[in-house]
Amino acid sequence: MTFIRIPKSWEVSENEITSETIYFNRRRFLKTLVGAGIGASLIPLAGCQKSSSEAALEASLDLPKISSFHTNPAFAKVDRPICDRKLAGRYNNFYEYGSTKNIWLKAQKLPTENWQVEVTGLVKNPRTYDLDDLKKTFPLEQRIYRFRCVEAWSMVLPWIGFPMKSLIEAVEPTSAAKFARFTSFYDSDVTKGPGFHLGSLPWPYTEGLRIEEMANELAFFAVGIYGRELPKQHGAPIRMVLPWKYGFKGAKSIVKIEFIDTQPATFWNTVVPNEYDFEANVNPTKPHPRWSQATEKSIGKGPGLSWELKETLPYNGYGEYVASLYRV
Ligand SMILES: Nc1nc2c(c(=O)[nH]1)N[C@H]1C(S)=C(S)[C@@H](COP(=O)(O)O)O[C@H]1N2
Ligand SMILES: [Mo]
Repeated sequence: MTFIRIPKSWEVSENEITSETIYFNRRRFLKTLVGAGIGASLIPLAGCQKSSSEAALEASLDLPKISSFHTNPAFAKVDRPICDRKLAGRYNNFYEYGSTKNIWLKAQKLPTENWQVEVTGLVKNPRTYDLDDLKKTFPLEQRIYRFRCVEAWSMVLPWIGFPMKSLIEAVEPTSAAKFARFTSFYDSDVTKGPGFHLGSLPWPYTEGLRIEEMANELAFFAVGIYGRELPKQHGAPIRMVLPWKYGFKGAKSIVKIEFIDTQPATFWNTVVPNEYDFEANVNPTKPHPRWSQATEKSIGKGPGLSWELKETLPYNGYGEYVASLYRV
């Protein structure tokens, strides 16, 4: 077992925190095994070598089907294959549960019963929704979106959920509301264990958007994926999906949404501000301080961890929807 030093302050050393770190080192390691290339081979992830963990993985994904949703024709297809369901379900980032290869398993501790989402702040109709309320109030649709992590890997994922703008219409932010802050579930009793449960990090995980960004057609809350309810490792029971931004903007397991008048502090931007900016739009011409963003590893044609190198597109290919939000 690896010893993880608990940092004394927010000044966490580079190898511990930066770059979504230790977790990604595993990917680099696998990459050297696989070599550069397309569909190279079926290398099992370490956490999945035994059939017992394979069964546990299947159990974590084998959730009730969502019966009533339509496929939004504008987002019915992407020019890359949809990621294999099991690969997406074991290739996650969810730092509340650690930074190791088996976050998907550790995240099964997340308690999703009686979930509530509090929508509050500068709105005319503040409201606390339970999950049934959300599903009844907002018609569900499927959207197949590209997903681009800041670490230069990408997947195509079939989400089920509803547009954020529907929630905006329901709660009616006042004219004073300029930003929204999104807060993930956090309970140190649940998440405790090795990994990124480091008391000095600014938990809970939070993210933020400008109201105009949130009102954009693309901004989405997912309550499902692959036709079923959202697995815990993907941020059950409700998470943000912002396909034109890097993956870290899409906070998981949302418990609170606040409409506010100033730009909120966010998790990664607080921890490593020079590496993770607030806006975090996918931009091939703006390198991360430690690596290029010009290309990405498009993951997931089959169940094995194989990838194809692709050029990264501005706004992750969604410029027609969002570029106007950023024109000066
Ligand atoms: N609460 C919370 N949300 C989170 C994260 C996290 O660690 N905690 N990681 C982010 C990052 S870096 C990525 S790439 C995506 C990963 O989503 P996935 O595991 O469903 O693919 O979740 C984002 N949302
Ligand atoms: Mo990420």
